[in-house]
Amino acid sequence: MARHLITSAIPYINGIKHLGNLVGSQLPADLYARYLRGRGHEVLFLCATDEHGTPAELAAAKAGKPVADYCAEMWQVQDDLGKRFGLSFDHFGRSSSDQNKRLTQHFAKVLDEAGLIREVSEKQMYSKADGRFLPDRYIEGTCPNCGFDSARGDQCDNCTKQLDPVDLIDPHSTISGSTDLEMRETKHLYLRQSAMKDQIAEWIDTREGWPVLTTSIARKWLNDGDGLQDRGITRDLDWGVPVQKGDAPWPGMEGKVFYVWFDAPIEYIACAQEWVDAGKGGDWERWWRTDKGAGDVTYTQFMGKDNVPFHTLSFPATILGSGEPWKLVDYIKSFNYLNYDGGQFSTSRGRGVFMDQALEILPSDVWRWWLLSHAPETSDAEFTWEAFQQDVNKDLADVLGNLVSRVTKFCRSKFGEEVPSGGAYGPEEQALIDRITTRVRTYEARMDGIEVRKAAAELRAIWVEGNEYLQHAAPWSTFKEDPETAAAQVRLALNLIRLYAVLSAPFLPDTSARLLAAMNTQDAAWPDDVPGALQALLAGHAFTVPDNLFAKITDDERADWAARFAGTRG
Ligand code: B3M
Ligand code: ZN
Repeated sequence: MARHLITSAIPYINGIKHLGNLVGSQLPADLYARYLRGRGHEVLFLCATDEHGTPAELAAAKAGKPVADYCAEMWQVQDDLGKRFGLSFDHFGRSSSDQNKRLTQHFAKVLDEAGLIREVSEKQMYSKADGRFLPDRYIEGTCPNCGFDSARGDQCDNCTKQLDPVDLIDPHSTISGSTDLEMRETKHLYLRQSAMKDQIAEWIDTREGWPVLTTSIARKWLNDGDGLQDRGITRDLDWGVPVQKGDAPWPGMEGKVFYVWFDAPIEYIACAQEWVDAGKGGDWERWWRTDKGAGDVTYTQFMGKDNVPFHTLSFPATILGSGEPWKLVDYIKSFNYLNYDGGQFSTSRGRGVFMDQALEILPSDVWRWWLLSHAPETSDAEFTWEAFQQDVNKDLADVLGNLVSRVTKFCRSKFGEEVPSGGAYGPEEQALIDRITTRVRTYEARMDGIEVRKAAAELRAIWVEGNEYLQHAAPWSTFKEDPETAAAQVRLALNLIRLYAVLSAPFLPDTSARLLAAMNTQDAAWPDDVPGALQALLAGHAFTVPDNLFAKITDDERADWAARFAGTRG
């Protein structure tokens, strides 16, 4: 049994996440966490809301609420939606927690003691119309790197380059739209990332087997132009972690807060403290401190590609620069974008399907299956209603649902609601067991390698094997001449249902639970021994016929939904 720490990028608090966000971090992280738990490993799976910075302030202002109240409400909404999507976090924390505040101030102090922070008097964009500085999302303009016309002050969404507000071409305030901006003097703290360039480059270069998407983005920003640059880690904002050196004030920095991207990754650690303080765990240090037992932890992070620079460069700079024995990430799994029907999902424009809306129309497992089986791993992927209807009807209704329904109903009508006795597995059954054994080993390899689409394809193939076997063995025909053989065929098929429940649980947790309940068993042990697992349900074991697992999406429904989600959310 190994120990796995898993974190998903922590979603901004500013509104309900869309399905593109979900498939880019939380959902695949959950898949992996469930899989590892299913294999008997010890897992700590953490996520939280990212509550500071301009996204929170802007959204609260739009909602007409004090930012703290807005965050508390939205945390509840996101927590609830996460649960309804089956996201099995051990703790869903908040970056505005006291734990994170203290830890962020602690990191600032030790980085300063290590000589890695410099105070800079600089000119920042000030809006006369708004009467304030315009950090990050308070300012937009054209990206100097790629020409994208709505790049934000801190990052270009199009090319992922980290930016400073002063880099933007033709900038304007996102509060008032004003272009009457001037440079005004202000003082800020900079993390001397440039001093750590070689150390970070070496760390990146020695990561083995990391996804190309992750290392290519890291190398691009590491080697591009002037390379790894010093980064402002404070802002002229009201909402955030107050700038302090640990418990002590930081002279000259009164009234300023840390930059959201400085404190957000630190929340991965603080979240483990929150988990303990909530009474759910006993010891967070054995997950996070290599001097306190975290040496044998494997730490995997999940995120969208736009977050990669912060996790491969900035956060490691914080951790390494501290000189303290914090656990560094072992593997970064990153994702491209999922697009929506010929364009982009967009939170600010309300374009696409959002988590709450998705659950209004279909159960979470249906979404989980489609999203994960189309995870944008090697390139951007696209959601279309046609593909969605076609794929889920085929995979879930025609293959998995159909197998379960046929087998259980046929057994009930001919043998009653118990696993039939008599007959024995013959060569055809043995051949099926061999094929499934091979596929289960491949499925495990895909899951171990976090190759999400390939894992889904293998699981689908395992379902298909069962369907094809049943089609060919046709116990409903066999039964007429040879009820003993039909009994053995049905016994195997009922055991396949239990096996499928176990294998499918990471993708389809609710369906898996329903199948295990119908098979009247709590035996969800991973099939290390596939032939053995296919004999777990013995003759005479009672079961029930489950209700139809998956309703097919009709053409009318598809057309309705396509129309309903064609515009922007109101
Ligand atoms: N909140 C961006 C995002 O939601 C940001 C991730 C923080 S991870 C420490 O995509
Ligand atoms: Zn750009």
